[in-house]
Amino acid sequence: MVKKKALIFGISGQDGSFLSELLLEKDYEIHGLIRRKSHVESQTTRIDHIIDQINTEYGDMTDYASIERFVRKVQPDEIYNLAAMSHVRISFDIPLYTVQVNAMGVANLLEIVRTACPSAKVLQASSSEIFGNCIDEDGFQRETTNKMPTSPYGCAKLFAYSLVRNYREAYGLFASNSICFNHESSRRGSNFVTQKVVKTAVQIKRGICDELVLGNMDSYRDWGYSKDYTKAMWMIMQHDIPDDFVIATGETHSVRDLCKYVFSKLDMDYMDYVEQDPKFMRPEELNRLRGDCSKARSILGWEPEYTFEEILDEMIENWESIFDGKKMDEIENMVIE
Ligand code: NAP
Ligand code: F7E
Repeated sequence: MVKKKALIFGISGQDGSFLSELLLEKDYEIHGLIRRKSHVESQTTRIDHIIDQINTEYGDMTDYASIERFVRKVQPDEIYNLAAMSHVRISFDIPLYTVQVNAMGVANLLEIVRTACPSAKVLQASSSEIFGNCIDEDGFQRETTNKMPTSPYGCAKLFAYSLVRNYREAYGLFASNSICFNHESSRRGSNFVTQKVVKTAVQIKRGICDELVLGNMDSYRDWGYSKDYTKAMWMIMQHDIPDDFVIATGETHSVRDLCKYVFSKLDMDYMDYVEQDPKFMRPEELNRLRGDCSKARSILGWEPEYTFEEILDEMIENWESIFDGKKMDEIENMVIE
């Protein structure tokens, strides 16, 4: 039987690695775009364990020619666009670059698909950041909630989300958005708040450092598990019509709740160690996220499997094994932030 071909932009990221594992299990032929890095050892860290089962090429979402060449060459059945400058606070430091990658990069991709490979299905990794501080009366965000982003990242993601809908309606492309709320794992970058809290708490417990410096501790997020969310992306692609789906757990916790849980798991009180520094605050904050994924539940049959506590337990265990020397390869590549 002919294998389905998937092309993944952002294959080296947290989600790209879990999605690749899922698609390998489903016997896809996988192609992925990677970026050239001066530190070649960390170029494919998250996918090194499957690197001989996937095909990679160099490129960049801002480089139209490399994306066009790749799409034309592979002629994929499914294209997953997970590539993005994904850090919200940093998007305030590099807004123009963020727009180039997260908005114009998607415009590049859609235009290439329309002209070179119109039968390919496209999944855009959209984000709950598109809602900004808009919340429905019942306290949830869903597909129909107003959208007024509060960061350059969110604004660029809203442009991309809108263009995906537009190309679907105008040209009949199979193009869908997964409107993902925060999702984490032990593969999460360590400058996102969950990894930062877990990693630093484990370091404090081992006497490697003595404080955790954070920004706003009173924002609320709906945190899920990356593996669940990449499964949802695949399910959206298998649905017979292209559409947009909120992917969320429906639970919300504050950054303070997160600290309380992680430190208490390590028999410590977070209040003894956490400091706040304005340098980690954002010029405009998104205060509260809580997603209603009823549409994905009823149409796709998707639901999250991992709880908030299970996700954090896995992340704690991961950092404990790293600092206890059980994962020497990770120590060699580690950048302490
Ligand atoms: P991530 O770990 O930061 O991965 C981002 C990926 O995009 C990496 O492979 C990165 O390559 C690649 N990339 C960045 N800039 C690029 C460029 N100019 N050209 C080509 N590739 C580029 O993020 P993630 O957590 O896996 O998230 C995946 C997607 O879901 C992103 O689009 C993100 O915005 C979106 N999303 C994530 C969440 C979440 O909570 N995780 C929630 C909503 C939406 P390098 O490895 O070379 O940096
Ligand atoms: O911040 C607060 C911060 O950077 C969460 C991305 O995957 O999800 C993610 O964006 C909260 C915010 O994620 C620190 O102010 C406090 O309220 O982990 P984060 P994010 O900004 O929610 C969305 C859905 C995406 O689409 C994005 O790609 O935590 N916070 N102190 C802090 N955050 C960080 N990073 N560092 C701190 O020191």
